[in-house]
Amino acid sequence: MNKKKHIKGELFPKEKLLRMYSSMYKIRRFEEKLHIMFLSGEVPGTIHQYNGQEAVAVGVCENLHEDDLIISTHRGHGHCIAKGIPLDKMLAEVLGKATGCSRGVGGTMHMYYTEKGILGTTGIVGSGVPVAVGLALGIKYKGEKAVVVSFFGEGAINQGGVHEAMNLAAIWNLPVVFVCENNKYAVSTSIDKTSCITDLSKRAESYGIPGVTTDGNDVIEVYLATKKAVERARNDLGATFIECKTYRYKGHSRSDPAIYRTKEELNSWLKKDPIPRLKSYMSDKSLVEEGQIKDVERQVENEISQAIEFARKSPNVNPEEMSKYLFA
Ligand SMILES: Cc1ncc(C[n+]2csc(CCOP(=O)(O)OP(=O)(O)O)c2C)c(N)n1
Repeated sequence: MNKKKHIKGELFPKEKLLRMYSSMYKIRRFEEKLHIMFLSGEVPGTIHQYNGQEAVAVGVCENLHEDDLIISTHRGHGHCIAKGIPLDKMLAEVLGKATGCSRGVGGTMHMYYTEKGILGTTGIVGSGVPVAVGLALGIKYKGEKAVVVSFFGEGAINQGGVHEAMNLAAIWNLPVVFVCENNKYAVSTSIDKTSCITDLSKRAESYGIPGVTTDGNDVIEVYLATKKAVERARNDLGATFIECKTYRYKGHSRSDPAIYRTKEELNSWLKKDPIPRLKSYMSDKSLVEEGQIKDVERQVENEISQAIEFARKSPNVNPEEMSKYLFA
């Protein structure tokens, strides 16, 4: 039987579907394990978890080459995993270990891994967007073919610097894809209170670039929208704005019980969970066998266990290290 199928006009071989499943499953399981480590006091500071939004990171990054660049946010574990950061170096960073991807001095909100084009998670809302545009300008100036993806939450959408950067990307025709993850809440503030339009991609029209709103819990839809945007950017046709409507299952950070939203709302999103959705898509259509999915899950569990062992055994960062990277 030919296991290759056309979905929405696009060819999705089994390997690609399994790779995307593996990546989404890895993000989810990483976040679940990290949550337990947080509760047991192993994680310094706080963490912003990505559970529920996996289809965005994976659908976008599946389109990227190793030398394409991403700029992430405070909720960046999923982006980094999808772009290929080694799990052990990432977990070590989150735990403040010297073996971490930022030598343990950055933590969850300052994770860099240039070998895979990961140019930082950041705690300043919206700050990644102008940086992404600057990187895209550099790429264009040097005549390179790489593309930059700027991930940001809908909470960043009204920042002045975000508008200025998007406008510059449009007028300079830069190879950048703006990915707005609309999970409805900026901490406790609903997007309904900060924007009169429901589809934020409409804002793209005001810059003169294409804008599209996608079901951010459908990895295939996100993949296809990003494919178009990345092709445009790589062919010197300029920027695109993609809005992905999605939901975070956990509170904003570990101190947030999320009492500003109802159980019914959370439950309605749990029914649209991107991971079982892709899993049943693959098995219902007999694109992959149940055993292959189990194998993938087993490999992921092993990788996470090894990462935990590595991070736990690694030495804590020496506090003196930190001042080396501070500029005044
Ligand atoms: C410039 C700035 N203002 C305020 C904050 C405090 N803050 C941290 S995260 C956050 C909400 C961000 O929401 P969103 O961009 O939608 O991302 P999400 O947390 O939903 O992933 C705020 C207001 C900040 N870090 N930076």
